[in-house]
Amino acid sequence: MRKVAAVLLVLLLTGLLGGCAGKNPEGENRAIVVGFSQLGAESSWRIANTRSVEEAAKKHGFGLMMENANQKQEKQIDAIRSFIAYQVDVIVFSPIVETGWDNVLREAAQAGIPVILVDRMIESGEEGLYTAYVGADFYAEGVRAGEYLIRKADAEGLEHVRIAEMSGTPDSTPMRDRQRGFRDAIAGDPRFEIIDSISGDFLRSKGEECMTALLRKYGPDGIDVVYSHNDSMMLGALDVLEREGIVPAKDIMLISVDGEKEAVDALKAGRLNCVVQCTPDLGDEVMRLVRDLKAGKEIPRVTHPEEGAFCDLDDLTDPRVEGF
Ligand code: GZL
Repeated sequence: MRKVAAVLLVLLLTGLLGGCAGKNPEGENRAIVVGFSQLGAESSWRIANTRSVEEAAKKHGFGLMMENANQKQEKQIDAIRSFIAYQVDVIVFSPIVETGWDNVLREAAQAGIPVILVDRMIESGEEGLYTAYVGADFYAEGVRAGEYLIRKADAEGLEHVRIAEMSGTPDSTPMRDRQRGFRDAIAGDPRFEIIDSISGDFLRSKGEECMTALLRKYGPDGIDVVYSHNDSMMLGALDVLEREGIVPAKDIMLISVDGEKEAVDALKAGRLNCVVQCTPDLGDEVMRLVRDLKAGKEIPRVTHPEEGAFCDLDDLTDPRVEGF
């Protein structure tokens, strides 16, 4: 009962706030209500992404019902079903993994509620389960990480480079595509050998565990590069390296992805070698698509933000080199 009251309050408030029009069950105009299923709060990136969506909904005058799934797919599915029951105008969600969504997204389609994916993709044999995707080109991010490694190996005349990878949540889009892009970028170059890949699930605590396990298995002299799918895991690994007296970015090259402030500051301090950007600020673009969709306009199927990379081979005093 409490939840229904909360929803009614959201609908009432947003109706009072104005904003673009949606329809209440009686067909009368009210402010648009967006149901947002966020996958968790596993990293600084995710927390910044949640903030971006919340601020953008407020700026557009939309009501926002947000449910945080705390890394559980089944909670995301439950949240989407509750959004359908409340007849929200648009469902926005960041799928923690790529598969297992067909049934609930078919229910949303049957209820006539469009779905916009933010940050991560789904893999399905069915057409029409989502209307648009707003998020990074993770494959390109992986390629940027590999291209940095090639530049660095050329600059330092490296001949045999043993790479250990710390990967993100299994079956998630960033994990799959950052892995694929990195491998494709270095493929065919005999200098590079990927000696291991272990999952840290995008968590800082697991990044520590991964680095500890890698050092125990290969020793500090057995690893030349650590490539981490996100900064949280890399920062955990950094703590371990420095505790062990290993000089980060010198004894072992460190390449990471996201671009959170703590990682970019570490890069500027010479404790990381490369940080590939992955912006969490997707909220504005998502809410612009919601607005256009509800206004009956065509919207792009895929929208990628502009991204780059910061590294120790370029000028790190450039004011554009900053983290989120
Ligand atoms: C990337 C996002 C990833 C980040 C991690 O867009 O899905 O999830 O790289 C986060 O920090 O956990």
